[in-house]
Amino acid sequence: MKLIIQIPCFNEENTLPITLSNLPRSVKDIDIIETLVIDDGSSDRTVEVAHDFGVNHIVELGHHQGLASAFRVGLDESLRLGADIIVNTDGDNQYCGSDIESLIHPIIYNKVDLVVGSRDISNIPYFSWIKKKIQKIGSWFVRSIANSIIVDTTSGFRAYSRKAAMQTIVHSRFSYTLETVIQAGFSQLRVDTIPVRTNEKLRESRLASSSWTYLKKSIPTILRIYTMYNPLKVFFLLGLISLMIGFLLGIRYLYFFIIEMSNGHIQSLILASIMIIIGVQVIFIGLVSDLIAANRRLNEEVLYRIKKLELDKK
Ligand SMILES: Nc1nc2c(ncn2[C@@H]2O[C@H](COP(=O)(O)OP(=O)(O)O)[C@@H](O)[C@H]2O)c(=O)[nH]1
Ligand SMILES: [Mg+2]
Repeated sequence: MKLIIQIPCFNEENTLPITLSNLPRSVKDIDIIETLVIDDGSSDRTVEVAHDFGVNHIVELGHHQGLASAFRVGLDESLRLGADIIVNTDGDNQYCGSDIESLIHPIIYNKVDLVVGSRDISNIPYFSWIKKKIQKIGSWFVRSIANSIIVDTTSGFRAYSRKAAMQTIVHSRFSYTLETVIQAGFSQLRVDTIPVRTNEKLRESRLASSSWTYLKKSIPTILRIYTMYNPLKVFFLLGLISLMIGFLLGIRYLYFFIIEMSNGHIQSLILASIMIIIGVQVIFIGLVSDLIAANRRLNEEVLYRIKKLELDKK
């Protein structure tokens, strides 16, 4: 069995050596362990450092494309290199390399397809109070909408089986973590989550300058991906809100018309009609989106089969 540990990097010359030195050299039931660094147009010596420290494979994106793109390229490259299991970890040594063994254990024995390492968020000393709250509430929200069991939805420490990696599709550019958790929740993949340890902080987050920036960039991703997988629910709810407003305004008009024998309030009647028309149309858009989503599921299945044909070992 071949394990590839991939590390998406953006200017990690200082911390990459520490991350690499903490990776396991051998793991029970794994025959080959290789490392893959995806360099996202770093302006420092990340690539040279990766070479010097014996990284097996280096992919240079050439120009800065964002973490999600680097992650996606990493999965594709790992599949091409024949990985049976792919572990993703961060280049700032946030996660403990020695936890990789327990992370991949359920995949080796074909119990699950995706394992996400869950950090003990409450006890990470360098996470501010607000960051802990946002992480916890955000994870709870994502878990609820995607019907997922993954505790720490923003964790980048995860292991994919070959099958799970082939089925993972990343649309965003900013971060892949939430998107892939939502996607996994709507797929047939078997998912598990295990507690993992974290190391001391070596530098500030490169991904987002503050929790608010992270939130601002993540909310549209969550809404977009959820709508992609469950359009009928979203559009039906929006349509229903519009219909309800329309009906309430209509009832108000009828009240004045019948009870108070007043011919006024014609504006309410116009607005009620508009809201009802919009509501019905939005629900129809939901139905059409649902058909498109069904088509997209078929496309995903076709893509998976093509990847399998192209990449699977003979
Ligand atoms: N490819 C790529 N990787 C990034 C980018 N920003 C951060 N990373 C990598 O993603 C991982 C996590 O980044 P980090 O700044 O530690 O984020 P945080 O600790 O999760 O807030 C590290 O391996 C970084 O090198 C980026 O813009 N592009
Ligand atoms: Mg970090």
